[in-house]
Amino acid sequence: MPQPLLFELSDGVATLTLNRPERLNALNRELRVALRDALQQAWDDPEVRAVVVTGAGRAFCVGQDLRDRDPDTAAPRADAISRSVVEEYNPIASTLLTMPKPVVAMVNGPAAGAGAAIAFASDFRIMADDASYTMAFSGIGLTADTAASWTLPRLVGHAKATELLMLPSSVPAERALELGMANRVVLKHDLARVTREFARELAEGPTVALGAIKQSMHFGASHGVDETLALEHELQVRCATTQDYGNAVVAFLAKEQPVFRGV
Ligand code: T3D
Repeated sequence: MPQPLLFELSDGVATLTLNRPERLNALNRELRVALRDALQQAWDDPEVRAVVVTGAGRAFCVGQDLRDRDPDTAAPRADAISRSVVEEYNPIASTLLTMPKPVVAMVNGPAAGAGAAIAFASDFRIMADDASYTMAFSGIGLTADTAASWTLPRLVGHAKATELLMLPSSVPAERALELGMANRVVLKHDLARVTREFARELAEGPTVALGAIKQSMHFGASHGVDETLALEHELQVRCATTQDYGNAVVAFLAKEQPVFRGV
């Protein structure tokens, strides 16, 4: 049996590859659990200083595997969805949004429903020129999950997010770039190399500071300025204790490039 998810660690970058290419990486329970647990593993492992999430084959991820859902009976259907949201989709989104390490979605092909939401909950999105997003939820009579109703308005604004969620259509990569749903669009041929270089640059950065930036931005998205200033203060004091800060100031004054070790 092939592994539903591949986990590779190299140069401080953990690459998580959704590995059901014959099903366009549709999320069955096995894959949802594997992704949830792998994200936690990446969070916990001090060797991991940046994370890449991508899909094997021609798709990034087409969301929930609809072949896994019984369309005939309402109550068991709702039970199954309730369980997968609480036990898998919510922890996946929450971990992507709050782990104190940068996450890059390498969007190598179609990303739909929860698959698109996984990309939106990442810190960066690098798309192949032939990749696309489809906010497929309402197309099958569901509402947004995996935090898409929180992340998408922050990427594209409330009005556009409402349109994309209520009238789902395919958003090609170039349009996604214009809308703010992608940081870079690159030729498919270059996608792996560009993403590797991008993620490696993050992994060679001041990991504690990058985690703090992520934490205060996430906090600031739903708190007032005074509370955010208090958290920034706390996190700045924490950064001030790191070797990375001390060494970088010495390097700056010596007109040298700093080397960050993530501690
Ligand atoms: O249930 C819960 O726990 C609730 C949580 C929900 C979270 C969600 O993610 S809801 C949204 C689920 N996803 C979708 O509704 C997406 C449906 N797929 C599409 O809209 C299109 O397939 C794509 C735009 C993603 C890609 O289009 P394209 O033209 O590249 O491929 P295709 O020809 O449509 O699909 C190829 C095959 O994949 C096809 O099967 P076949 O005909 O070759 O046997 C298609 O049925 C299958 N496929 C695509 N998406 C899914 C899927 N099979 C199962 N589940 C899918 N999500």
